[in-house]
Amino acid sequence: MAAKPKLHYFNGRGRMECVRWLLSAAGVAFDEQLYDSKEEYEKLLKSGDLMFQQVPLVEIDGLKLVQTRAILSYIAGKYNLYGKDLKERAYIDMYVEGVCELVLLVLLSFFLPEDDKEKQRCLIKDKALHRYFPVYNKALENQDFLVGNQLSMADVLLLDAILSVQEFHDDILQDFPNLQAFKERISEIPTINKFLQPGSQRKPMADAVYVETVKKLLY
Ligand SMILES: N[C@@H](CCC(=O)N[C@@H](CS)C(=O)NCC(=O)O)C(=O)O
Repeated sequence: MAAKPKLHYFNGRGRMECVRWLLSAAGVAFDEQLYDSKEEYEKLLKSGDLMFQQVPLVEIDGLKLVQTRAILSYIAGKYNLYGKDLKERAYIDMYVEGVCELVLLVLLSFFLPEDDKEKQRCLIKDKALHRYFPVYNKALENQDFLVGNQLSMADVLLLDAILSVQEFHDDILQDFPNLQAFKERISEIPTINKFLQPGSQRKPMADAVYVETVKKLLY
């Protein structure tokens, strides 16, 4: 039996959460090394495994993968979540870039000074309402999935983005009926539903302890 993928990151969502989502949606069990001590993190930095001295790092199939998008593409390709041809992949990539941009705004918000947090939350709302969600809502007008009538990484990561934005703005889907239906439908896929249950490897929203730990390790 092949070894489980091993994820190296901090004990929180950050840039690794999309990888956790994707593996879980594919039904792939994974191990995690979660760093919270400077000594352990220094050891990782010195190991030479981090090509650019950055996490996420994922060990899979004998590879040590870094760069979130490269990690996602590898997993999506391996588990048939990356469309059936180059054209579908191009669409999946575009949709994924969009959700990653939106989720990055959310991730960064936790690391801002208190005074800037509210401004960032307004920006997230504005971008979700006027830039990103209209695109996905339209794409889902007459189909259940974003691309090629089958589940892809774009669908999985869109659900992550919707749920992340809803943690700040509960009513954000009010004017996006297709996204509301999409959210309910995709959440019922058994592997995804399992990931959404308490006790899964899904991480909670960042709190002050997480933010301080990451700052201590990185700076
Ligand atoms: N382009 C990289 C960015 C990775 C990144 O910035 N990781 C942060 C932690 S979330 C990090 O390791 N920062 C340390 C540094 O850049 O020195 C990716 O998408 O994986």
